[in-house]
Amino acid sequence: MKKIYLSLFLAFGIIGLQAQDNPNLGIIPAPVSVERQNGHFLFDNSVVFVNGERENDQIAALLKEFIKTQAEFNLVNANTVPVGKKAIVLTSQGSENLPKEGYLIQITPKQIKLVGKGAGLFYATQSLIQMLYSHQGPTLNVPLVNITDYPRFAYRGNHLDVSRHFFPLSFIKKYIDLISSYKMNTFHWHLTDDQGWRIEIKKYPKLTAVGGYRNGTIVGNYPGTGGTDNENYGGFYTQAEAKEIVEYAKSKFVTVIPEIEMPGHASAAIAAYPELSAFPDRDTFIADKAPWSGSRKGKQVQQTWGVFDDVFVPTEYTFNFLQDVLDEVIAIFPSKYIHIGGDECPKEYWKQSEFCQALIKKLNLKDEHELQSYFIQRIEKYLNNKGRSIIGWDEILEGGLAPNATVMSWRGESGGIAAAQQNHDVIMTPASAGLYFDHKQSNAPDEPLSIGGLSTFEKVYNYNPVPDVLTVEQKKHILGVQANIWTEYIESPEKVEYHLMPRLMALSEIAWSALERKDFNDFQETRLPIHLAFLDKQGINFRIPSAIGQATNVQKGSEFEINLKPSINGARIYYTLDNYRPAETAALYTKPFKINVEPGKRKILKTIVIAPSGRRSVVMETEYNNGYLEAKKEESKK
Ligand code: TNX
Repeated sequence: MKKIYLSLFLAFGIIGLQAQDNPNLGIIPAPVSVERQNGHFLFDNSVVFVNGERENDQIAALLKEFIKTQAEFNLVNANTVPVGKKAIVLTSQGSENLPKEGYLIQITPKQIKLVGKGAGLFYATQSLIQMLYSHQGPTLNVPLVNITDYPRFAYRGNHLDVSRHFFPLSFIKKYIDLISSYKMNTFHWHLTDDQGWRIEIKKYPKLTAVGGYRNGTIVGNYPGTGGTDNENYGGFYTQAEAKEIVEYAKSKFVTVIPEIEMPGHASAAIAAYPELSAFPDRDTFIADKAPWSGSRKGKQVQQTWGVFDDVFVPTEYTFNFLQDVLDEVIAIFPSKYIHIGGDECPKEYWKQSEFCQALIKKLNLKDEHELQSYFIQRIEKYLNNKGRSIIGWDEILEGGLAPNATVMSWRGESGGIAAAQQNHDVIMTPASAGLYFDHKQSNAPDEPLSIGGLSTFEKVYNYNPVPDVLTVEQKKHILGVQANIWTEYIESPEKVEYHLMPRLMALSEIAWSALERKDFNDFQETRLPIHLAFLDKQGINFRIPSAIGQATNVQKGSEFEINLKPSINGARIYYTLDNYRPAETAALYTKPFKINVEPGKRKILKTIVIAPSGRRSVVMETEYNNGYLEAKKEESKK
């Protein structure tokens, strides 16, 4: 008997502790309002699963499956709540006055009620699932609570470049699973670029047969010294597969926006149909610029990264081609928006082309920038007539914006600000604020090959997509925020996962949570460690953050207090002070300690975090310096 009391006490002790320490109940992104009451809903085999609305069957199945696999309760279904029984209830009734995509969670000792319509109900189940995997104590439980929640932004996007590297359909679905579980609602699918055309177009089969494959890929970092690997590389999605993705995404309340790049980043299409170039007879590889290309003549799919001069020429042939392509794209993707690229289009070939120069004169344009603007406006008109709207990268501002275009601001915020000031809608995705998830996540030498830059999840978290300089009216044009994963240096699904997380979690909180609900400490120290422990169990290859509390810059002084926390629940931190690389053989961090450094000396703390699965973080170093450099200088003078 005593034992039972003791374990009950312990169980409630743990639960009680969780109550104060986890004000957002483990939910990422943080909800609008969380009102706790004392006590818990405890799961047992008598709990009935009630879903009276057939349109919610898919959502209900997801939640039920989670409870079955995670808690091993296979709950009994019912259409109404049986008298006196504990129940989980899913319903759209009561959601009428909620903002779009909003939901309620009401938990009493007898009932977990999820209220929402469509996306709202889906997000309610995501929040409940997160509460369940944050639970502590011997039996599955959730605290008694009233949650009201809805998003800050309507557009919450994740982009993936499948041109530089190609990813299988199964991974695209996994990507959609991951982003939607963090309440992201848009998947921007970057389908075409210089290094590969990835979507089947029936009228132009060479786009994928020729444009879908390249004869090699640059080795190492651009421009590199190793040449290319000479291996045929490529792949594409059939229209049936793309439709499968659209349907799959829809079931997770994610809209797929396809991107067809124009007029730049067009080498793959030009390799397939050289007439799309101003100079169809010019070789793609020029010997002195691409010595590794050997004797390959004619138009080629690019094998290195960067920006290329050979772009679409604005002839009637090209416009007809693009309109045909867009007709097929529209038939696959029901999204309101079609992304038409518009970025990084060098004007060199247009300058050299007699046709382009004559067209500039004929249309009374000032220069090649206005020619690009003419290009985009024609495409916009075509798509508007089909009931669609365009999104373009911020270069579409140059030479004048197309009348109804939405601008994706990537070169900082200035493009977005200028567009909003012209009353155009804007999606913020500035590389400088950390939203380029192809950038590296720390300066540690262990980080894998990447394009460079530095985007920590803290930097992402601290970004606010609404610039202060805008007026109240202009601010309404900021539709939302997106992060991009360009894949020049990301060749596998595992590496995409590494680049995506944990930055995805930070992104979701800036996309969804009200500004006043953001709290980096609670995010980093309480919720993230729970989520990462869960993902660790699922075998997801997220980046393991270094120990919480470790400085990343040089610390000066003679005495330092080292106070660390693992970044993942259940993880261990090992450290060295002897310059060796830490592993399980090093000292296990168990409690705060002091480092003393004698005058003229320095010490290097090296840590590693090892997750419960055995996966490990990069080695993170901190230098504790007490006049070391100065002493060295003195010494060398002697
Ligand atoms: C710029 S962002 C690009 C991409 C590259 C990326 C690498 C944008 C519209 N264009 O083509 O992949 O930088 O970070």
